[in-house]
Amino acid sequence: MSEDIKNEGVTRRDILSSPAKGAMIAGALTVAGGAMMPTAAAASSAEVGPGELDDYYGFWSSGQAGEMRIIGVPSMRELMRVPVFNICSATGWGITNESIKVMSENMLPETNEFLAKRGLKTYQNGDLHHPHMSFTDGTYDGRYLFMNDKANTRVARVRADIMKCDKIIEIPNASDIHGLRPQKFPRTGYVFCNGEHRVPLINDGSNMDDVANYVSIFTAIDGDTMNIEWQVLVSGNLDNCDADYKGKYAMSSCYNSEEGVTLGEMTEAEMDHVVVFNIERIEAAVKAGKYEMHKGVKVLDGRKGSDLTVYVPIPNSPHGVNSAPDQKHVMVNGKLSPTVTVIEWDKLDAVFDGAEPRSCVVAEPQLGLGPLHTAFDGKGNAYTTLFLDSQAVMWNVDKAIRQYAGEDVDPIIQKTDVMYQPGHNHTTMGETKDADGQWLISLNKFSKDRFLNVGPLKPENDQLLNIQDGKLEVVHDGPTFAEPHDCILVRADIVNPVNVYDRNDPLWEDARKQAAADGVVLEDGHDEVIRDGNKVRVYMYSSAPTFSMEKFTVKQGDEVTVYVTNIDDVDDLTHGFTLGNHGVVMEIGPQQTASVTFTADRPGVHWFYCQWFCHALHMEMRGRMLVEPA
Ligand code: RUQ
Ligand code: CUA
Repeated sequence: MSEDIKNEGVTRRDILSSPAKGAMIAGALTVAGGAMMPTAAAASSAEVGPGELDDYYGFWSSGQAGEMRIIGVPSMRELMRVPVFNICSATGWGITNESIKVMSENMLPETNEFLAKRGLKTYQNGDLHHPHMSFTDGTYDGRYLFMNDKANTRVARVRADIMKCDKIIEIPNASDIHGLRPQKFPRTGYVFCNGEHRVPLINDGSNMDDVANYVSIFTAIDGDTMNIEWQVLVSGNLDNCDADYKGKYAMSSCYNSEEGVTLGEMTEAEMDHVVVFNIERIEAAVKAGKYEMHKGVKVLDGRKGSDLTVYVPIPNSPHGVNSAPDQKHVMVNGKLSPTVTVIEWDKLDAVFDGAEPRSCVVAEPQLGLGPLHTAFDGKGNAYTTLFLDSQAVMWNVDKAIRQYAGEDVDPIIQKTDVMYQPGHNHTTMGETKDADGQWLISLNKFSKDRFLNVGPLKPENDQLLNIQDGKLEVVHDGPTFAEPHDCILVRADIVNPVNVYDRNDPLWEDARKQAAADGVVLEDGHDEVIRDGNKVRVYMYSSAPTFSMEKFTVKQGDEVTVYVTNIDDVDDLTHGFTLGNHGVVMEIGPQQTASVTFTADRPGVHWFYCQWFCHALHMEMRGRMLVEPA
């Protein structure tokens, strides 16, 4: 029986480690459709033995490294890297035709022109801060992950069934997308994202000194189509955002209500604000045609005085915005103020009808220096990172509300040191209504002396804290490379990736169409070389340990496209195609087709080989490209 249960995510170790725990786990099992299913996470120790599976998928950002990472929690083992805004040497992301299409087809024409002038098909970098999963009815639904690129004003989507990026869009009019959150209810629905930096709306060089008329822009994307549905101009700038559990409001923090352009100007005022977006009113205004078109997007005016938004004063340069799993409250983290401001979503109805903006504030506890982000355990407690104090603080939301109402209570339960300078934190399922209070991750910006010295550039330090027993306990240090800004922790049963690609996956639709036009049937393991002027299309297939072609011949100057279909349909049998001295590489998963285009400009013999160790004869899995001199 324990082996059956292990397959459902509860481990033998959990059952055997103590009789009391075994009983607890047995109590957490119900019979659903005849199968034993765990109804709650049964983890308690951070130790996950060899061969045992984690209880949670962690989806990590990587900041300026540009990729998304998958980390097992609680083991903190890195499971996968998913290239998104970066160029990847292993998988050929940014090099294959399929990835270049994703990276370029939804960019503005002027961006593609700008890149083409530099000989590029896509940006070479990105700055991925905020990965968040799609929601249905207030909780993760396992469909997609959405994420921002602060560096080049883009938003990407990763398909959770194959863990590959399938869409990247550039956000017009805005400058530098920072905060990003999906709509939680009724579903995603919208993906909300914040343009952080203020620029002229018509940013063509004609009005660069007119600083007062720079704008920040809030954007709503349709998560299903990745179309931009509307944008709203705001006063001040935009930092982080979140959405409510009723589908009525989204909220963004602003650290620069001064609308300054220097550090001194941006930090002058003691009070900044959050801006609240009234989704129903915005949709009605869109319907009524109350927008201007800019670069193909409907842009509405939500600056101060508009009825689409309200501005709630918050001390002081607030940063993180975190909607609580009680579905009632949202926390705005004060950054330069030692406070976290607690707002009750429902009280915003009155504010939109003219009530005093701060009447929606129900608590404002003093927690310590540099509060940046807050996470939740689903049991009424909140966990806030204190950047300057290098601490995590655990506090009770209800007590904070009572204290604000005048009662003599202290909401702070415990503070503990984290190493060092935490930014984001996250709890298991903590940004959903199913927060389960098992683990807290503290993403620390500095590791200093926690690890062997690796030179002037140190890793960051992601720490794991046990929060199962009503207290904070650091149980693990996890060094990571630049730079985990944010993560989410998703119960493992929600995420169900496939092992083998579907032959009809839309990812390589163009290859299928071209093959059909060339009379080649990819599904057949059919190989062929098609010459079309100076364009040559080489179709081959791979099956461990061979490519179907031992060689193909082209002429110097030909534009060559190589399509490889991996006809193996076995779990974990990925092949690759690396062409020597051409900067050409691609990953080809089981049943996948991938393609790459290059100019054969180097006469002579060039070997191509499989770069994924797939077989005892993997070294022999290679062939030749013969390039005849012109
Ligand atoms: S922000 S450290 Cu880019 Cu998420 Cu707060
Ligand atoms: Cu195929 Cu190595």
